[in-house]
Amino acid sequence: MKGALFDLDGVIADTAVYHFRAWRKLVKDHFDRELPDKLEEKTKGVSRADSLKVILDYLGVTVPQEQFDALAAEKNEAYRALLAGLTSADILPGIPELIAQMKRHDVRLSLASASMNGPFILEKLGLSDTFDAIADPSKVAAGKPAPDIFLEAASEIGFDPGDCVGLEDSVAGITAINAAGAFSVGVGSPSELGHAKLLVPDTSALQYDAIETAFERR
Ligand code: B16
Ligand code: MG
Repeated sequence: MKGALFDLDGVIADTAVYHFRAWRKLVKDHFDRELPDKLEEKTKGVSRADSLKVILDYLGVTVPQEQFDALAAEKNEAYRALLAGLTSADILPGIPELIAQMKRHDVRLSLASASMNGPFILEKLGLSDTFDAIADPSKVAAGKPAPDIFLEAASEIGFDPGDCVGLEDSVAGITAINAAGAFSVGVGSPSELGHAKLLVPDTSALQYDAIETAFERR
């Protein structure tokens, strides 16, 4: 296990809730409609524009490109406002210990987030210097569930994806890790993430030794 390819929202920090809160506000303000909880999974790990497409599709609304771009920008402003108070205290349980163990074992860390806000969030969490690389989602051709962002994240630290683990909380993300040929570690429930090679219920259950053992047995 030479590298670890980390998803951000929902794995390193619980920012997934802020994403959906910002979408809900946007939809309430512009369309006076509510979004059901079940839509959240469909926007997890999915780019901002693709998330907006999922939401407009649910609403049965089509908008011209200019309004589409304005809606996406407004959602991002609302999201960034929700992130304003983010600190290292918002790093999810078990993640600091896991990262420390990985560092101790010379595992290189690379961020494989779909979020354009990745560098900003790592900075707020005090983790910028902890990561060896951040894959730029604007540079990859296709978003999750395509493997591209994980291939890029592995390449940024100079390793074959087969020598890396990928950590994810989304259906699209686990599919992307498997397609990239890395070893998928899911954080969530078997009903959604049954395709993960190793699954834990939440980040506090992420143990370096268990991941290493499962990786060696793959
Ligand atoms: P942004 P991840 C993803 O991050 C989120 O899960 C997804 O809900 C969001 O739409 C996407 O980032 C884009 O984020 O609007 O900040 O560029 O889970 O891949 O770390
Ligand atoms: Mg995520």
